[in-house]
Amino acid sequence: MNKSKELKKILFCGLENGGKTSILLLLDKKFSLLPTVKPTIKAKRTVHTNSLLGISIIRWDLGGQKNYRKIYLGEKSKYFTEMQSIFYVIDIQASEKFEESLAFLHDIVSITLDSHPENFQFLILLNKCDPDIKKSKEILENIAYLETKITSIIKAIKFSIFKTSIYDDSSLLKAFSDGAFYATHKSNIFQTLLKDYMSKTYNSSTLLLDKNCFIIASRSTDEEYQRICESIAPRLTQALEKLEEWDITTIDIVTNIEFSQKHSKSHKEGIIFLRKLDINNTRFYLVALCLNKNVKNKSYEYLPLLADNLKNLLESFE
Ligand SMILES: Nc1nc2c(ncn2[C@@H]2O[C@H](COP(=O)(O)OP(=O)(O)OP(=O)(O)O)[C@@H](O)[C@H]2O)c(=O)[nH]1
Ligand SMILES: [Mg+2]
Repeated sequence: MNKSKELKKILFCGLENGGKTSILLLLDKKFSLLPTVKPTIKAKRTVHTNSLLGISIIRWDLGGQKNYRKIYLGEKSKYFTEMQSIFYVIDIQASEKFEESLAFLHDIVSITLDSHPENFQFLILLNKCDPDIKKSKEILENIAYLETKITSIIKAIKFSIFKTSIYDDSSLLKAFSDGAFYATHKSNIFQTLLKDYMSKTYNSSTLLLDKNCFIIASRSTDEEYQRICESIAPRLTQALEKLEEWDITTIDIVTNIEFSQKHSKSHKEGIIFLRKLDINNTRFYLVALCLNKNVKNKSYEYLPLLADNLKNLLESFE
């Protein structure tokens, strides 16, 4: 069996004060360090390991002050080679810095165009889209402006834009999962299991999460269903973990849902459930969106088979 770990290099870049270091601290659940975060001096490397997927990720947190940016661009063979993904962080609240940030993005895109590995991902994080202001006129205008500009800068590479905030962990868990785990060998295998589960149950969205709420695999019939599940998954796992702190054994969290008229979906009622799966001492969470009773029953009926398949898969990885 192949036990060797896949190594990935991922860059976090952008101007100073964008929130790169804070994002990394949040992903590592180092909440107590968030208030003391200082500007990063040059490049800081930290390792994030996902044992489930057999991946070690070396995250390069590139301090964004002007003098450092010059160094990175001058030594591109040191910084901008063999990276699997780039997270480019822009402070959505700092409109006075947009032009400078877009200029640095342009420089990085030019470098990346020359050489990037297969499956390379460019992820733009419009950060500081905090929950209390994300729908405000000013922020919506900033988002629209940047989306247009970014699309014209990154023409030739596949990219995705995320609206993130350190006050909304689901936004960061989603972005990081996409940039770090998407299309990895083992993630693809987990994906196949979900596909099989969905073909038996006909549910509309299924996510498989690890114990830290990173998305290991996902499948959906509709992008919107997927986003709904992704946005609530960390809250549901939190509720379950809180109950465990009270020594209450909780198997699942279920919520009945009803879509409002403005959704043009033919089915309007359903459930979303989160199910805890402890398999060979490994904690998984499954989130599923079911649009009728029959689908719900089938989704529960086939859980033991899915758990069995996960168990076999984990054992084959050993
Ligand atoms: N409101 C808000 N503030 C944030 C968010 N993320 C980071 N911050 C704040 O922004 C400031 C800068 O955060 P850092 O993480 O140091 O930014 P950085 O991009 O690492 O900066 P450099 O290391 O200088 O490149 C800190 O005061 C953070 O608390 C966010 O999502 N919302
Ligand atoms: Mg920093």
